[in-house]
Amino acid sequence: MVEKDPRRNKMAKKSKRFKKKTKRIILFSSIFVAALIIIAAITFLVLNSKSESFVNTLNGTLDITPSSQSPTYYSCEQICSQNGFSKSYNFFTSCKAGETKITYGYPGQLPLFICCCYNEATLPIHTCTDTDGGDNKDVPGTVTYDNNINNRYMDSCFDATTVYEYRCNADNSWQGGKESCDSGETCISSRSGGYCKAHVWNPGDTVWEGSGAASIIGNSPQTSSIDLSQYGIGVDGNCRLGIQLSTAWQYANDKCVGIPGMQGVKWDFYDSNGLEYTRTDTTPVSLGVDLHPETHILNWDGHTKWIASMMPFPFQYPDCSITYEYTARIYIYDCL
Ligand SMILES: [Ca+2]
Ligand SMILES: [Ca+2]
Repeated sequence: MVEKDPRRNKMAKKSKRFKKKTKRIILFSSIFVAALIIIAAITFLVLNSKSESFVNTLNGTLDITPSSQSPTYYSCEQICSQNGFSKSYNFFTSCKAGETKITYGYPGQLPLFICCCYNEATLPIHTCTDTDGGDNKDVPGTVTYDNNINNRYMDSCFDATTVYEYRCNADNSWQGGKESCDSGETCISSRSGGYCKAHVWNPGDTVWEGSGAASIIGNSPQTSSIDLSQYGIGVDGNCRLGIQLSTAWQYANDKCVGIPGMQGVKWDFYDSNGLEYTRTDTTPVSLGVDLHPETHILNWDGHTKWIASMMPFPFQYPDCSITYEYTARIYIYDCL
């Protein structure tokens, strides 16, 4: 029988304890290192997700790297200014032409700011040119806006004595409006546009011509008035006027015939001085008259309209209807 060596036995026990202790240290160290790695990874991810997250999604010129996890800018003024724009406002529905839209915020989240940024100097500059030099009703002209043939506006005649004149404004916008020609002038239409010009009249020229036809029951006069100033007739010219009147009328039903005294019609013509010509037809008749300076001094004072009038005479009999028609021509009788 071999006795066990007590020394060897003691050493073996010691070695066993050492191994156990080492294993425990390695285990705790591993756990500690793993924990450190996990914490570092989480920290890295968190920091990384915040840094460089301020992006400009539309402009492409914004390059902001915040130094902290908080936003660097707190207004569109700051955001635009940082990107070289002197003017800014908060985006509402759209930015205007020539402006830059900048969206500021974290990806995947609602933007912190949406801004419209611009510089006054970079806004579109408009141009306006006017061939007649501005507000000039005596010269035909054309306004061109932004040098665009689709934005051309030519002066035109609004009526016989009114020109529609275009001009540029000081801020290079344009406008147009009606302007009356001076007394004795008419608006002339030309290929270059409408303009006012003193009219040269010759004997025989028609100043105004009109006609009408109607059916009436009633005692009210049927009148038409003529403002000669609308046709460029001044008061200080060297020509004299005449007027040719042609009239015709007829009974429109059988209620007018056979009445004692018969249904008649009265024709009146007023110049600026008042009643100048009157005639009563007791029976239907077609008649033309020529009123001219040899027989009538026709007056035009520059504003009191000439009036031609027709009315039943002596009055309208019950239910008697009348049809009538007329033509009138005002013309230049002679010139000195
Ligand atoms: Ca003009
Ligand atoms: Ca003009």
